Amino acid sequence: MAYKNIIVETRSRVGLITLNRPKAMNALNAALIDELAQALDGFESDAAIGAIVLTGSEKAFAAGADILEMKDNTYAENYLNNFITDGWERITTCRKPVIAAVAGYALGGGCEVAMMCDFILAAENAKFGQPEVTIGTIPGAGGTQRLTRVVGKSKAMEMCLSGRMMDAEEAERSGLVSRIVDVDSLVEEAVKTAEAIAKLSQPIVLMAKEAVNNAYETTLTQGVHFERRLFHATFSTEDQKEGMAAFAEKRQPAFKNR
Ligand code: DAK
Repeated sequence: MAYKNIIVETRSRVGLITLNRPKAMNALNAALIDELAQALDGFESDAAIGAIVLTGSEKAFAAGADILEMKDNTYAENYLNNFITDGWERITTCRKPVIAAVAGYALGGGCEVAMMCDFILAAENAKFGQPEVTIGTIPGAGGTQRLTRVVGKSKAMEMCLSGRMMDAEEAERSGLVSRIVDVDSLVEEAVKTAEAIAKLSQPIVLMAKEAVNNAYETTLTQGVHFERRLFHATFSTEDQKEGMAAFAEKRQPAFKNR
């Protein structure tokens, strides 16, 4: 498929998606979101891909939903057409790990998309924010919910009520990003991290992802119970036998995704 708003590449077992609307700070219009969903579908169904990296440019991961595209929408249109909902949800249903590599602005929908990924690597120039309130609306793709769960009520409130942006250091301190990387090596580092994950046993990685995500959806007791069931289940895989045998024999494991 020929993409117009994103660049889709593979690096070894890693799928790399680069948001590519440089003239609009990678603003997320309907066409881009549609392409993103298609690219994710492609990588999900490709057994050769073990992990996915989503990135933007050095200036902007994405400066939000496309304001020019949506500014004249009416309530009835948004409601009836379920405005830009389908594609946006696609990242959250991805079973393979998705890493966001964020440089520059990640604002509004851009911040929300980054938060939908499994973790965020940030360049030192990254800026995160939910500035919707400054243009007369509120976050619409989970910003008030995911940001609050990650950074807590006080910071989330300040950001959503005032539109104040967080720099990379504050984002790391608050747990929004896993670590800060030099802007020149951001994508390389994200791909290296994704490659390391893609070399592991895929079913086991997916179980780990499912277990962590469950922490956001359930009570502690139920979450630990779910984790325990999955932990026990890992012993039904050939990869668990291989992983532990390799450790005992002081060699590298050769996982077969079985
Ligand atoms: N939309 C459209 N164009 C944008 C844009 C955006 N969000 N952000 C930037 N651009 C365009 C600018 O219009 C400008 O275009 P030209 O004038 O050159 O044609 C170009 O990108 C460069 O921008 P600036 O000239 O403004 O560059 P600066 O360096 O001065 O400023 C900035 C960069 C990122 C601080 C600034 O552009 C800015 O404040 N942008 C808007 C940020 C923002 O308010 N974002 C929130 C948008 S609302 C939903 C899903 C998602 C959403 C809602 C619902 N559902 C699933 C239902 C999300 C909503 C939003 O994200």
